[in-house]
Amino acid sequence: MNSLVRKKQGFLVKIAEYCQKNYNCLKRDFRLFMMRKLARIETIRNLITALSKSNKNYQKLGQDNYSIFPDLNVDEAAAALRKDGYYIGLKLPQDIVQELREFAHSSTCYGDRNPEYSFNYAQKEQVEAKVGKKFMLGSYMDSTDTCPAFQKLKNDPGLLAIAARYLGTEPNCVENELCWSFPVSATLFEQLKAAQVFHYDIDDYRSIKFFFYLTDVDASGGPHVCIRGTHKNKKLLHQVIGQRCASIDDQKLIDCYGAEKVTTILGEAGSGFVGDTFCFHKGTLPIDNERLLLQLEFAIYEYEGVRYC
Ligand SMILES: O=C(O)CCC(=O)C(=O)O
Ligand SMILES: [Fe+2]
Repeated sequence: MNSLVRKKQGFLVKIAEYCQKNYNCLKRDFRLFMMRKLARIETIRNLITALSKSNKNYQKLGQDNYSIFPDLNVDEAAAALRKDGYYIGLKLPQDIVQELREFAHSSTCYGDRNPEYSFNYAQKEQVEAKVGKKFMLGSYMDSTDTCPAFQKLKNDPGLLAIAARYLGTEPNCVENELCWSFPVSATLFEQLKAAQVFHYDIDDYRSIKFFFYLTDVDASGGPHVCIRGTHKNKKLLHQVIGQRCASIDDQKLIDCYGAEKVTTILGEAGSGFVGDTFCFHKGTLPIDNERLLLQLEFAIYEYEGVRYC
């Protein structure tokens, strides 16, 4: 088959996949479908955020109630989020880190988020041998909600205060994931599926994610990387194509926004940071050590099936 025909076929497959994805999304939740189309354009996103239910009382939410982050500076975090799209400098108490790690070691985890590949952390290699492949990821899917340490974090007045201040209203915890990244060899396509190439997430008109490392993460331990400031003033093309920006070569995005904006976040177990999901970011493939990461996402609105389409 000549290469032109192959290219044409590849293009048609992509179009078909795109239409199917849109149709699935439309079927699940019309509001989600519309948001995914509109929120990618910054002016529309800002307009809808400004018009959406502002709750000034909630924005003033402080840390009067007990927060597990005693030295949290909510104003500083919100200001950094507004300017850079990221705030780095959260620290989880060691007992919470320990509890989450114990949960990870004693609960069922799913290889590459596939419900058919369930295993307990200690049996990972046996399961990999049985299914004949190494897992890139090990996710605890919805079971994280049953972990008391996670519940403490999800309801922490300090984290809620940052979310409320940045979102301008009462925050909804819309997604969470406790997930291992394992050092394996992977294709670019597999890395794209595992959020290990630069991308941004359109999960609402405004949304933020808290990330906490539960293992020590050095340069070879799969650190999270962001391109600071790209939650605003993205190139028009990058707004229009939305989440398909993930298909753009990482280096092209770095050249476009500036290497000086790229921040690789290293830290010991317990280190945390928070980012606007519209900022370009990625995880990286661990080279030596596996990484355990907890993500908690807050948004203005909730949608049916935001994780699946
Ligand atoms: O693994 C990471 O550090 C980033 C994950 C991420 O960006 C995502 O799940 O959307
Ligand atoms: Fe992401």
